[in-house]
Amino acid sequence: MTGLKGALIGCGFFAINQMHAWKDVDGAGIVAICDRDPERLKIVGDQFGIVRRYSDAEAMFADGGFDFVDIATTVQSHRALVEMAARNKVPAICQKPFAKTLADARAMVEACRAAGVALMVHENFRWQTPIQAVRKALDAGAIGTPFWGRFSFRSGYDVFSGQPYLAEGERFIIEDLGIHTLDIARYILGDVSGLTARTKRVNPRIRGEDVATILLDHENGATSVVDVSYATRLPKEPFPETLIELDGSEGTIRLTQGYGLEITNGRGTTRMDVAPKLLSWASRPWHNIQESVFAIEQHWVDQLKRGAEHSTSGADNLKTFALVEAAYDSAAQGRTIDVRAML
Ligand code: NAD
Ligand code: 89Y
Repeated sequence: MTGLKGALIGCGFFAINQMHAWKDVDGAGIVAICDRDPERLKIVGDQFGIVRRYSDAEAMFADGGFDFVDIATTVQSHRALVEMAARNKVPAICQKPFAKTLADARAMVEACRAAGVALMVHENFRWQTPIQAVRKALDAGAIGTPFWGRFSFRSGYDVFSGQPYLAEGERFIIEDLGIHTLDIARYILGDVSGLTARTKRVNPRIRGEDVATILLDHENGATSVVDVSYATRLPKEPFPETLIELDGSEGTIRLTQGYGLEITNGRGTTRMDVAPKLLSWASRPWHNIQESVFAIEQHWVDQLKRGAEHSTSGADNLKTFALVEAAYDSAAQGRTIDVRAML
């Protein structure tokens, strides 16, 4: 294999997408995998032809022979594994949610900074083709200065069959899915100074909240609403689409269900299809997410080679993670949270 050699920790449900995408990435490939569950290790090792297999991450780092690590475990192990990578001076990608608390996330960023290694959070939703298309239209000045936005993810899709742990945690939709929507809001309208949130649990079979409505005050003066739900039955299931509405000084942008992009301004209205590609290994409806996994992995390699900062670096993701914590605090206390004071 030529290019950068990677090691992946956590061979579960989502790692299959990450492994497929690594095969397509230009300039890197996975040479070792680790999972404490022997069955998962065998399934992924056999499917992707990986010979070096470990049940213990310390043992894998001790053997070395890789240039970066891709941490695809659930949140409980993220801090320990990122700090292990830092101790071993190995650049790391860490899945979302980055950490259990903002304090942990800060410690992880500091550990990698002190070790001089790159750290990127696998916050892939901003890399989705339709989200990139919205960003591009804004950058081209299509609607002037945006002053209002809505970032909406409302679904009745059964995410619990593939990811049963999502039904068990005290926290659910903001930490799991809203984290992406909040990151998209930051990516499109900029950093946030204040946040107000309300949450609900509708599905009686899960522990955490499955509905959240969040009002964001952006530092540039724009206001947006992030609304997420896994308790919404619609005539046509939109999973996993994020719908966007943006109003600007010179026009409007609408990202509509079915991956349509509508831009209205002084020149009239244009409509475009911004559907993601169906990669050879992808399947509907996940293909939107799957394509963004490839995009973020390619970005990791390209920036690592250039020695440049990643779009969703650990430091950048602290600002998204703070919004998650602020949303839970706001919903619990019924008040607006000063996000700047948290950072
Ligand atoms: P999973 O439970 O199916 O897989 C996790 C795997 O990690 C398991 O096989 C487990 O045995 C292994 N593991 C846990 N701790 C370990 C350790 N210390 N050492 C070695 N192996 C360990 O979980 P999943 O559904 O694949 O989710 C993994 C992460 O991916 C979660 O944080 C989830 O939020 C995230 N995720 C992200 C997206 C996205 O679009 N970015 C989509 C789905 C899931
Ligand atoms: O875990 C979640 C994610 O990150 O994207 C969708 C998901 O798989 C279920 O909400």
